[in-house]
Amino acid sequence: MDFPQAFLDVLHAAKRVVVLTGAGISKESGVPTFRDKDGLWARYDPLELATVQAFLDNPRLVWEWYLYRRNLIRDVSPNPGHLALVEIEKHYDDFTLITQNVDGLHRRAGSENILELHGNIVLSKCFECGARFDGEVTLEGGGLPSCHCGGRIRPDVVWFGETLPEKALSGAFEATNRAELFLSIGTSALVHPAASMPLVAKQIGAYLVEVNLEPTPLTGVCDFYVHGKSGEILPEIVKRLGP
Ligand code: BJW
Ligand code: ZN
Repeated sequence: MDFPQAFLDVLHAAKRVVVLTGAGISKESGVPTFRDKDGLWARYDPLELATVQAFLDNPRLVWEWYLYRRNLIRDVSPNPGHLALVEIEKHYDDFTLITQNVDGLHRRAGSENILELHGNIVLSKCFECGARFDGEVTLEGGGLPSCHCGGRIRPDVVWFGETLPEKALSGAFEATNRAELFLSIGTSALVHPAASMPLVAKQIGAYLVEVNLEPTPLTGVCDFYVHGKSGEILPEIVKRLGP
């Protein structure tokens, strides 16, 4: 695989590196993405279910979708793309992995400095009082999970129109604002504020790399676009980094 010399130079010289990941990095683990139509989501339109309104209108349907995904994620494993990021992290003292994914696969792979922008699918919280729960949720018996305060329990993820977790968001922008190398991997770069992070990095002078199977709004802006699967490209980058 050919990499431009400018990229290899930054890869070796950079001290501050940020990686932003999206659903594409987990695709090779068997987790479907949001915007690719691959049949697995045929029963649901994921983007219509990831809203507060959908939960208010039909909490059972939304819970069914999340429990289906929780089960799916439990049975999959990190892929070579996740594992390569663990190796890349070891090369830099200042490395931040910002993920939009809720599947927890980066942590399971062994990445350490992770900021989860959109929450974590295995956690739940009360819609009313915000109390958090990490236990199993079941829809058996026909009821819906509820909190001791009487409020409805929902998945602890960020839906459209909701604010992102404060600490993860501020940490992500702080890291972005000091990045020398920024990699955007497997994201359609459509959902804000995550989508603005590569642009901020580029604006402050970072070298911007995109790894994706398809062009995105970022492709024309980045310094280096690598077309391909993250599970194949990222291990190649690790090889170039050397021991
Ligand atoms: C591969 C591959 C392989 C496949 N290798 N690649 C500024 C401008 C315009 C709008 C807004 C704005 N600021 C805020 C908004 C509103 C909104 C927004 O962004 N809307 C746009 C869609 C227009 N944002 C929000 O509401 C956010 N909240 C917020 O900003 O609060 C303040 C505020 C509110 C209201 C107004 C203004 C300010 C919250 C966003 C929450 C997103 N939530 C979801 C669901 C999470 C829970 C769950 O998992 O169920 O997050 S939606 C969904 O999209 C999910 C993802 O994290 C997110 C991004 O998707 P991602 O990861 O990019 O996946 P895909 O499927 O889109 O792309 C996969 C890519 O992988 C593709 O490109 C493939 O080609 C590629 N690929 N296989 C490499 N092997
Ligand atoms: Zn409650």
